Amino acid sequence: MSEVMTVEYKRVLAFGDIHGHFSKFMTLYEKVGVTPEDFSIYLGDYVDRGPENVKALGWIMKEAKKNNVVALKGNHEQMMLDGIMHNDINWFFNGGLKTLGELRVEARSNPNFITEAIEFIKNRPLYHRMTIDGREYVFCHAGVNAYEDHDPKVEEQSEMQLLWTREDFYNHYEGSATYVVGHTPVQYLGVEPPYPLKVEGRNVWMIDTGSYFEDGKISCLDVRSGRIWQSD
Ligand SMILES: [Mn+2]
Repeated sequence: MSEVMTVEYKRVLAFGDIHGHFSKFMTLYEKVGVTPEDFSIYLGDYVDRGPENVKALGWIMKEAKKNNVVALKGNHEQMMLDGIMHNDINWFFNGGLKTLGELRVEARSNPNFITEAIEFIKNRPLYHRMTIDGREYVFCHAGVNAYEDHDPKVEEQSEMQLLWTREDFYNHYEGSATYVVGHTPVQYLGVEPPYPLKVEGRNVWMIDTGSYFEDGKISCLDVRSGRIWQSD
């Protein structure tokens, strides 16, 4: 599990859900102009619902080897793992059939890819905590369950909560650490055009801007400056 750390990077960049929209993602990545002086955190959900799931997954598998990059697990990576390892049908009903088809095609020319992808997913952290400019930040895919305890400890959350929570997090969290999450497209909260949302009165940033929606985007937030970039 990721530990508290202080960073001296120029920017601390959080990237929202890609969901197989790799070309769209590359337009964002180029606009941001990521350099070795930046620290990047990817919030998960690299696959499912888009046209280029294996490309997105292969790209993040390489990128995550850099020591200034953290790639978290999303619920879609967990579903993919459960689908492949245990025939869990949940994945197939949530965009997994397209991803599985792409994996089979990839396996013809790259027979180790599926094994490497499974290893990659198994090793994904569920959250990443950092102290940035004297403030505590927590990055995770979905959030924490804050329904009863409004400032729960991230390390005491279950994998289920960190990967799947929605309104029990963003309608109830009252802690001082700032959370940066993906998972729930801001369109679900009526934000149009889709733009990263700093939840009113809470230390919560929601940066999943619904890549697979017709007018959807992929977004990146520099938590140090508050600057935002979006895909085409
Ligand atoms: Mn998700």
